[in-house]
Amino acid sequence: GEVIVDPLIRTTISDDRGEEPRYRGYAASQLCEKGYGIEDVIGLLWNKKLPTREESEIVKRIIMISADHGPAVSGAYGTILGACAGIDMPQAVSAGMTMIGPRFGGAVTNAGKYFQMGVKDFPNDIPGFLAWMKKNVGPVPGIGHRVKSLRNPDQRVKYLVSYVKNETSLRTPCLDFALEVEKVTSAKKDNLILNVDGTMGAILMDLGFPIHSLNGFFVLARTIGMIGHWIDQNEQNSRLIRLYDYLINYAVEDEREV
Ligand code: Q5B
Repeated sequence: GEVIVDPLIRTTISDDRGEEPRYRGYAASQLCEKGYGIEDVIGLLWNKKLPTREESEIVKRIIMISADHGPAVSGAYGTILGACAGIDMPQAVSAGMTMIGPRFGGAVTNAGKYFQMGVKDFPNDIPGFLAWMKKNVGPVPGIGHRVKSLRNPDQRVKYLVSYVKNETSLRTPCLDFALEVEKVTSAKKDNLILNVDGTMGAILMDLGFPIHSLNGFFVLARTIGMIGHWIDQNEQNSRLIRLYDYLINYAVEDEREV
């Protein structure tokens, strides 16, 4: 007779039982035909709904602006080290990807989470928010940058904030809160600015993306850059990287006998 088994997994985003994949019911080819873009596919698969045109334009800019940041940052450098060691693209890209964490690129989710908490629990009380963060969390995710500062502003952040606020009708309570936090932190130390992770996190919360999806935007975007760095190194036949002694502070014991 018929054997009935419990399903092993449950999915709510896509369906591959028909002639082509459907994202939340929409055929991928039809989305292409009708002029939708990758940002709309992200909306369907990560937020289970088609964004409005205005929302899509914001998502597109977030991805474009964070796709790469040159070879010096942890992610690109990790991928370049891997490429120069001769490893294949997926492994070299995942070497760079491994760097994405609380200090580098992976602060988007927590920035969104805590700025949203600030809007709810500390309205008009930035000092109270900062005191709570210091006691319970540590450095505020989304605030601070190694090289950018009030004197050397991050143009990506300036552009995104200005685009969202001046060229869209998005309500921006999280972004507004984040900008108020920046006023206080950057007055204390001028590199404690709202950084790209924090800006993305705040805007994505205002767009209504699920908290757990937020780091995904940096991961997705920066994969584009990391793949670029792997291709670039391979096309140049780059040699194995080995650190010169002068780049290392050997804080070790003098040679001695046992
Ligand atoms: N302090 C980003 O720190 C960095 C503080 C703070 C209160 C804060 C730091 C941080 C939160 C995590 C975050 C994303 C590690 C950064 C990105 C993408 C990127 C990268 C690129 C790209 C930099 C020195 C003093 C200490 C700290 C205090 C620092 N941050 N206080 N809230 N948030 N931020 N990450 O300069 O009294 O001296 O002990 O963890 O949002 O990753 O372009 O490079 O596109 O690739 O190394 O933009 O800000 O300084 O950590 O030694 O701190 O400042 O407590 O105080 P630094 P630290 P004190 S965007």
